[in-house]
Amino acid sequence: MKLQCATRALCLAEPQVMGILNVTPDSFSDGAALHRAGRLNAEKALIKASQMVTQGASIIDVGGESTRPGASHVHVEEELERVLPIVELIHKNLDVVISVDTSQPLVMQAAAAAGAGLINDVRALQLEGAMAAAVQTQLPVCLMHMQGDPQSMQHDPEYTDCAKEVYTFLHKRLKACCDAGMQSSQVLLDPGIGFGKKDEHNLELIKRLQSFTDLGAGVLFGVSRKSMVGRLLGREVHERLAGSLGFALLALQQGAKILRVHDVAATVDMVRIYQLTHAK
Ligand code: 7PJ
Repeated sequence: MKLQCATRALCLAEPQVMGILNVTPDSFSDGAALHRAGRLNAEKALIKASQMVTQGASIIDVGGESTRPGASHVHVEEELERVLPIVELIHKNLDVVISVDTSQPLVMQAAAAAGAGLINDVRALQLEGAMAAAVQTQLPVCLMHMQGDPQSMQHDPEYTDCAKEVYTFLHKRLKACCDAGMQSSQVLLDPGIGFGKKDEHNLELIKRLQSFTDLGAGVLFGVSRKSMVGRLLGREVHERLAGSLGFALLALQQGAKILRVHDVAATVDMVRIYQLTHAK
């Protein structure tokens, strides 16, 4: 199983670690530290990316739109200004697949031209023009499930059968990608932990993650430092590593191929232990 990310191939026979690089000024966990006087410090972002690569990340996920619960809307021009210089800088300086966390067709195309190798869309290519733009880039895509939008998604989300509804949604979006000309081997699927879900929904999705691997596309999983970990354990953002690693291991055991995380070094250690005990 190989994901062809522009000039770089990612082997999904082994779990891959995607390091998160938030370039939003309001990010809850690390983006704010990358800004000085409201302006992104590109050098700092490159240093952070470079550290994550050294620690074993094979993908860096660059995001310029905050999608945390209640986050406000970002104009596409501003998203471009945040994301493009960082994509260019990483592309010039580091040997790594760059993923762009965006739902905007213009950002997809510009980032691809600047060296991005993967499109990560929390709206699963549902914005107008997003599917066509993604197809045009010829890059692999990650389709994520979200109920509602970031502004209101945590206002009492409801499901009859959460795992089934998320499965059906991802199946439909995967089919839409295939109908638009993509290969299913170049699509990743993500249940979207914390995106319009209560803790009970998140826990159900994690327990039933294996079922998503039936869809025939690689599964990407992101729980790193999320508020659910905080609520379940009573932990602040910077105290959520152990809980995040616990969930990530459960995801690996159920066939997840890519882990999207803040703490790359610790996650890579955990992945090594997983691999040593799951020799092929
Ligand atoms: C996710 C994401 C996720 C994918 C964010 C955060 C919020 N993309 N972008 N999956 N989360 N594919 O990191 O807490 O879980 S932003």
